[in-house]
Amino acid sequence: MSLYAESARTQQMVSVGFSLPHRRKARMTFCSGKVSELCAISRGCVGLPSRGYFLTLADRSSILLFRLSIKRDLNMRQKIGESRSKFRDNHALMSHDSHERTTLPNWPGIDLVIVIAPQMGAKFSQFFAHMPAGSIAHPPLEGMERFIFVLDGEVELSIEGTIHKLQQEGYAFLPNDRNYQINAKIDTRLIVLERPFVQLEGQPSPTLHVANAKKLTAVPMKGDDMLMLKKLIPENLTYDCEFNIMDFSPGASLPYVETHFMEHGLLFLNGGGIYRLDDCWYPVEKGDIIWMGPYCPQWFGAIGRSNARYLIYKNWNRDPHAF
Ligand code: UGY
Ligand code: MN
Repeated sequence: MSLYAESARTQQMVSVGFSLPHRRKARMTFCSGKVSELCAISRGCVGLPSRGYFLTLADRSSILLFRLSIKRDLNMRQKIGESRSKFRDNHALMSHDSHERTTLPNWPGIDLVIVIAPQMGAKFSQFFAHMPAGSIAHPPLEGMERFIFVLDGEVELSIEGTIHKLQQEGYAFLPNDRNYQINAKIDTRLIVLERPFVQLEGQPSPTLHVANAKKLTAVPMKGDDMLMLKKLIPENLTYDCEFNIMDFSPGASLPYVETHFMEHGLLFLNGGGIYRLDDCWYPVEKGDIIWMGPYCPQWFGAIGRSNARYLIYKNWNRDPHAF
């Protein structure tokens, strides 16, 4: 017997009930409510506190349904001292429950969560920026290039005499040593990546690139149409990195365990599955961040009913000795 929760995407409703493995059609719905009302699904417990229902798996064959008096402290609460976040020599997983907010001078009045940084061994930094409406962000330290991607909200990017409007999945590659402003029109969440630019001899500097990932066409990765790829920035030698979105149908996986000198910074945009990093297998979901250091063996398999999709950075187009 297993518990399930389903979401009808259009209505944002969740049904909570149970299914019996030997009679796949024997599903019962106990109660339903908005996604935001769903309290917790774990270890045989389902809660919809605002409706006063609480469901408990008593043993393998019976279910008890309690009507509880509504208590304020039924909200999702971490188990004391537990988190999915892990930090190892050649990789890290950062789950939402361990985010710590900080501030930086070039992001005034803006909460940042720096999830990847040189302090952990990475050669780049990656962070969430929670920009309140009206806040303005400024360029990074000298020599650093920056990539910004709108998770939700809207910003105006003022650069080179032009204002670019970036909405959800809008993004910009901002070459180093440029002057610009990022102005939040409404409350906005960005994911940002910064790294020291590595110029290639004989090549000009890369140009500003602004687009929206929703408008790009995905292509099968290595011939697998269950694994679709969008390349977000131009494929020419002036760029020393790449940013891609990889979209796995349920059941799809990376074709083999990759090992390479290039690093990754990755954000799960949707769905989830199992990520192998080195000799560890991690359950991962939307909102998780992964750092993969050089030669970290890596593999991913998508599990679940919806596609698993991630935004991934990689250093690219430069000799291993150039870093
Ligand atoms: O481009 C990549 O190296 C990518 N396939 N790696 C990954 O998804 N872990
Ligand atoms: Mn890789």
